[in-house]
This record gives sequence, structure tokens and C-alpha cells, in this order.
Amino acid sequence: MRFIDSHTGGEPTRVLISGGPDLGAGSMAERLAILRAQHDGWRSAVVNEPRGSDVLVGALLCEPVDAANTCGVIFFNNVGTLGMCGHGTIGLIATLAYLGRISPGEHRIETPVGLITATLTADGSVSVANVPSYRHATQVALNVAGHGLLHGDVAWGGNWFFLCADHGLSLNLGQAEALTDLSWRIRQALREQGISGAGGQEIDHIELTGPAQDPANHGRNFVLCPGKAYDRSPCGTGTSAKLACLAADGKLAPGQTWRQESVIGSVFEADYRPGEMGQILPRIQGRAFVNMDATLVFQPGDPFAWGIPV
Ligand code: PYC
Repeated sequence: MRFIDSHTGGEPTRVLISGGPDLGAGSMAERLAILRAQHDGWRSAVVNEPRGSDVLVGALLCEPVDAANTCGVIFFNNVGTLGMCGHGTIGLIATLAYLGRISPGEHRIETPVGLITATLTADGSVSVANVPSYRHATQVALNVAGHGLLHGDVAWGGNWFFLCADHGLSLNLGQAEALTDLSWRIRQALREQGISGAGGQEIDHIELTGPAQDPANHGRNFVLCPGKAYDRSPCGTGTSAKLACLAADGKLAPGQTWRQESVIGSVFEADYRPGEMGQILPRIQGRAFVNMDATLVFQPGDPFAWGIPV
């Protein structure tokens, strides 16, 4: 099984380009369901220790349902699958360019949560037209154990996010432990207090927001992913959710640029077009760099060949 690693603003993506499990020929949502039900050990083998780490996002490259599209993809992490992944899409496009499979221009990609378009430019940067995004709930009050009352918006950007500004912490790498601890408590409080996304879907990404540190940018975030690792990039789906909230508050006009900093200072440039029924159509731009081209090996007798479960 050949894989190619890249990072997008510091956040790693491992694209499996051959030899993955047989998931049939259904939609990406149907294939994701098969991956979850029948091949969870394979997911763990690819991204978990000892081959991977909690931070790594896997991307299984798939044949598209519609041959007119460039490819399909299913994203996964240390604890399960993801509906969509912005930094991972940028990593996927950089990987396909590295392989010489695509040229600069527009590429339609099938994901479990819908069709997206990624545009590769000649300088290597990638712009992702993400799925329609929206704010689902505004300034929800939440009692967090060991912290007290805070508030946040619930928004969809391809994954479900709770976006909180009144957390009282500074968004610095030196605070990563405290930021992780608070975000994890927020996630537990959301579950305990029955706060969810549309249709009762779990909010599994926590986004702490704050002012940018570089005056060239507009905001900074710390995003805690479902498996308790924080996103080194500004999080493409999290930035989409942020744009949806800014748009709903009338704080960002269509076409206006928003430069989103991550907790390590990497940046995505973003904007949106109006969508249907109050939703927005976000666009996220960033750059990925390929840093490994290798093969998975499963040696007989390796007790951790299928990963150390998280
Ligand atoms: O960039 O959308 C993203 C993402 C989701 C989880 C990690 N990164």
C-alpha cells in the first residue's frame, strides 16, 4: 500500500493511493459506512501509532462515482472517519500534483458530505470551494466543569463545530495543554447538556477563537479534533464554520477576505459567496508540501501491525 504524506500549514495528511480495502462502487457516504463497519482496523493501521500519530489525518483516494470528477476521497483520523477535511483536501491536491496526475486548474472531488471543487494554481497553492456552511445555533450557554459558564455558536462547515470566544485563554502554543483541556471539557459538556448539531449529530470539533497576532490576519483559532489532537492548520472546515458565523452576524460581506491564523501561526485565506436558504459557500486557500513517499509494511507476527487503539 503506497502512501504519500504532506502537511498543510503544519497539519499532516497521509494519502493512500493504492491498495486500500474494497469499499464497493457506491457514493462516498456509502463507502465511508463500509469503511467504518468493516475495516476499522485498516484505518487504525494507517494513522495510529506506531506508524502514525494522533495528529495525522488519513485520506483514502477513491475512484469517483462520476467519471467526470477527478476522484473521491474518504478522510479519517485516530478515532474514526471525517465528513470532510479542508487541510486534507489541500494535501490531497498537492499529492496528486506531486504524482503528476493533475495539472493546475479546477478539480471536482466527491466526499461523503458532498461534491467540492479544488483549484490548483501554478504556484502550488490550492483553493477549496467547500460544502455549503451555516450557523445552526447562536451563543448557546454552556456550563463547563472546572471552568464555569461560557458561550458559543454551533456551526456546520463540513464537520460540526462549537465556536467559543469567551474562553479566557490566550491562543498560544505554550498554552496547548490548557487549551486542549478546556476544549475537551467543552466537548463533554455539550454531550452531557444535550447540545448537538442538526438532527442530533454530535459536535465533535471545538474551536476557540480570538484576535489575530499578525496584523495582516483577521482572527486566530485553536481547533480540537475528535481524537483530542489539535489542528496545527487553521482547519478548513473550522474556518468555513467561522465564516458562516461572521456572515450571519453581518461582520463579513460576500467576497471580503478573512485571513485565519492557526495556533501555530499558519494561515488560510478565505471568503464566501451567498448560498441558498441563508447558507454560505466558503472558499479556503492554503498550500501543502509533500514530505514522504512510502509503503505500508505488515510483517507477520507484528502485534501492533493494526495500530495501537486510541
Ligand atoms: O482542515 O477541515 C480541516 C480539518 C478537520 C480536521 C482536521 N483538519
